Amino acid sequence: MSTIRRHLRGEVFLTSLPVAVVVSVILAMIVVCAGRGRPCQSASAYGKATAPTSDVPSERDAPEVRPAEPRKVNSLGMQFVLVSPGEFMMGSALSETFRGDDERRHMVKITRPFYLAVHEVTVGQFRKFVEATGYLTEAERLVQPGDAATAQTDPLGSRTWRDPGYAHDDDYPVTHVTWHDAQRFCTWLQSREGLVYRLPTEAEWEYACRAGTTTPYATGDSRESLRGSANIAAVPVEITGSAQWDDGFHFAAPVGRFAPNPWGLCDMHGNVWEWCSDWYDATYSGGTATDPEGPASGKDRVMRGGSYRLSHASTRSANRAFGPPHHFDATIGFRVALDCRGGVRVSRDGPRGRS
Ligand SMILES: [Ca+2]
Ligand SMILES: [Ca+2]
Repeated sequence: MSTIRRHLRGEVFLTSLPVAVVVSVILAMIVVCAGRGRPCQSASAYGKATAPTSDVPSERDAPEVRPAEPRKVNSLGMQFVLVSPGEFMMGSALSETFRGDDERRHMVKITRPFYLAVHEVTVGQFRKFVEATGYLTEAERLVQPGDAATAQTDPLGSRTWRDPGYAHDDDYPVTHVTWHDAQRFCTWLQSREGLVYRLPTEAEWEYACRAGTTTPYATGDSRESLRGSANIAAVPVEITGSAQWDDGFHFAAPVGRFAPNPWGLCDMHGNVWEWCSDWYDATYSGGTATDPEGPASGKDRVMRGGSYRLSHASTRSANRAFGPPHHFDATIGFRVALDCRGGVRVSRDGPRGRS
C-alpha cells in the first residue's frame, strides 16, 4: 500500500554513520511496520511475557495534589507543568500531509487538570527505580547476550535500557521499556511519594502536545518549523526533495536539548516514542469525547510523538502508533503524568487516578 511504500522510501535514513550502524538501522526499519512508522513488532520476535504483578500495591488513599502550582518538581527531580482543562480538536484535518486513516478529527474535552512531566523519563530516573526495587525489565528477562534470533530481528532492539546501542548517560531518555515496565515505574513512584503517577491518556498527550495549536506540529505546518524543537531522523534530499535534516543527533538526545512547546513540554515531537495508557483503536472508540480513556480492552497500546529514527511525518501531533504492551525497542520510552486528585486506584495494569 502507498502508506507502506512511503514509509520505506522516506521515513528513515541515517547518514554519515559507520556501515555497521547503517546496516543495523536498516534491519531495525524492517521490523517497524505500518504506515507512518508504527513500531508494531510482533510478540513472537521476543517471546511471550507476562506482566509482573508481585510489587503492585493494594488500593489505598493518597494525599491530594492541589493544582495551584504551575510547576512542580518531585523527589527524583522530575519537573512537571500543570495542564489546565480545556477542549481541542483531536486528530488531523483531511488536508494534512502524511495523515493516517485513524486520525478522525473530533472535539475532545479535558475537564480535569493534571501535571505532565516536562521531559521523557530518563535513564537516571529509571535507574533509581531499578536500584530501589531490583526490577528487571521485560527486555532484560527476554534478551540473552548473543541471542542470534533477537540480534537478527533488530540489533538495537535486542539490547536493554542499560546499553541501548549508542553512547548515552543518565540524562538520556530511557528506552527498551515496555508498556508494562512503564506501569511498574509509575507504581513505584506512586508508592514512594503517595501521589498518583500514571501514563497520560492518548487524549491528554495530544492535548498537551498541541498546546493550543491546530497545525500539524506545535511549531507550525512544516518540517522546517521543527528546527531546534525536535530530534528526528535525517532524510536525504533524494527522498524528500527538500534539504537534508540535521539536528545534531543520529540517535536519542539528552532530554531537554530542544526547545519546549508553548506549554513548556520538551521532546513531545521526536526523540523517543512515548507510551500512553490507552488501548489502541483505529476509530478512537471505547470512550466519550470528554476525558476519553480509550477502549476497555485491546491488543495494542498507544504510543505517540515519533522518534529519532523516523521523519517529521511520524512526529505530527495527530500521528498515532501502537504496539503490544510487551514490545520494546531502541526508540520507545515514556513520560509520566501526575494526577491533581487524591486517591489511588491500583489495578493489575498499574495505577490510575480515582474518577
Ligand atoms: Ca536527529
Ligand atoms: Ca518524545
